[in-house]
Amino acid sequence: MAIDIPRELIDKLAQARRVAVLTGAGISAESGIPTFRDALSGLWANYDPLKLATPEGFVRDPKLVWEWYAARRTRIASLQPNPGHAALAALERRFEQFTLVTQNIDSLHQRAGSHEVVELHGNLMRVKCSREQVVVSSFAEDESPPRCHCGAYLRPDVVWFGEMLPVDALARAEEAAEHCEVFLSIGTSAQVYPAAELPLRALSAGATVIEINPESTSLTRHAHFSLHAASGIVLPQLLERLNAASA
Ligand code: BJW
Repeated sequence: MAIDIPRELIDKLAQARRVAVLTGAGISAESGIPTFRDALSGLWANYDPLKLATPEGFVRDPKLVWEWYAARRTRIASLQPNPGHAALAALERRFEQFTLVTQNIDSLHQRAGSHEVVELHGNLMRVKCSREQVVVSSFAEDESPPRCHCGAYLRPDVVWFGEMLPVDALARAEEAAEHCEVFLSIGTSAQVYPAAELPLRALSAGATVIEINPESTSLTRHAHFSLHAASGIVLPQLLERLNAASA
């Protein structure tokens, strides 16, 4: 399916030296990973985020939370990056400064070849001590949840509701948003803060904001360009048009 990508959008990207990208669950949807807020298939339509994605939920039922994340880890490890991830990895090489910020915890950008990925919400493949907050590389696989040497439970190294984002990652993301010439918001409902503020920061700083999402979001009316289609379809075509423009 050919997507109508405006010439002005390609020109803006072709002229840009500093580009920032924010991705959300939508970019991994075509790899087979469910998003969070889809009314039917979204994780939060089928599971209670308060029970599974808050520190209070983990204290209440650590086994339930550990096993839910362990099952997602196993499933995600068996899935592959899609053409959207691959196109972003190729885009990275085109710009003087390219900052890829993701809310995703699935490592698919890295597996597609992106080198510098700023992870705002942690990474499902890592595990940390729930007391010391230190990442742990080995643990007893047969315990649920396993314990740290200090006696506390281990937990996935992801950011739950009500928790602070990693300070360095958020600072890098904010810096990139405020200094880019073009900002792409891809596959996110723009409902979760502080990530949702990043495109607005970019807009305030004068950047051209491009949204790629099959659905409208709260960002759509602010964005300079909105491409309403799947990122695995749009991004490879965007890359091709950009290559043709600079050939
Ligand atoms: C496609 C597609 C295709 C489909 N191609 N697109 C200010 C105001 C109000 C509230 C707050 C605020 N500041 C902080 C808060 C509280 C809270 C928050 O934002 N709540 C809102 C829900 C209102 N934020 C926090 O608690 C954050 N911490 C924090 O701010 O600390 C300081 C603080 C604390 C408390 C009070 C005040 C300050 C932490 C947020 C952590 C989010 N964690 C999760 C779970 C991670 C682990 C796990 O995976 O289990 O992160 S929740 C979940 O949402 C996950 C995602 O990263 C995040 C964002 O979701 P995303 O990626 O946008 O997915 P969806 O499903 O929402 O959207 C997918 C989109 O893709 C859709 O639009 C589709 O159309 C599209 N799509 N197919 C392209 N093929």
